[in-house]
Amino acid sequence: MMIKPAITLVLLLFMGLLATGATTASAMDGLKTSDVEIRATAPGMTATGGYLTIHNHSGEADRLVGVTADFAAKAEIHTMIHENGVMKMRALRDGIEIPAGGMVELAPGGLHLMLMGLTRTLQAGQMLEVELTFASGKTRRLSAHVKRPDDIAVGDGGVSGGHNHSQSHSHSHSHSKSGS
Ligand SMILES: [Cu+2]
Repeated sequence: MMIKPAITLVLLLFMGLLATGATTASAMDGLKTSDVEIRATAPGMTATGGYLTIHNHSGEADRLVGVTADFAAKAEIHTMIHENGVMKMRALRDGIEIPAGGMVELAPGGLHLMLMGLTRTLQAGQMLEVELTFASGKTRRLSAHVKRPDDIAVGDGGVSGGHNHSQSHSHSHSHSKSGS
C-alpha cells in the first residue's frame, strides 16, 4: 500500500497552503497586495474610489496597468493633482510603477482605483472583488471591502500591521476630500 502515504503528504501540503493563507500564496511571485477598500456610495452615485497597498518584493520593478470589477462598467487608475489651487483627479494612462523592493499606497486623497459606471449602490459591509493587472502579466483577484469613508484604513497606517518597511511613501493625507 503505497497510496496512503502519498495522499497524506498531499493533504499535508494542501493544509499548509491553507494555513499560510492567500497573502503568502500571492506573494510567491513577489507582489504582495492588501485587500481593497472601497468607499461606500449614496444612491445615485455612479463612481467611487478603491484603495490598497502593493508591495513588490521582487528584484524587478512592475507596473499596475489595469483594473476591472464586475460592479463597475469602467475602471481606471487615478491620481490627484493640484491645479490652480484645486485638487483634481487625473487618469494615469501608463499606470503606477511599483519599484523593485518598494511599495505603493493607493489611499484617499492620492492614488486610487477609480470605479465608474457603478451598476448598484455600494453599501458599507458588502464584499466585492476587484481584479488588477500588472505590466509583467501578473494578475490579482482581490477581495474588496465596501467601507464608510471614515473606516477606510489604507493610508492611516491601519494596513500592513506587522512589518515596518520604511520606504518613502508619500503620505498625502487629506481627510476632507470627497472627490475620489
Ligand atoms: Cu478618480
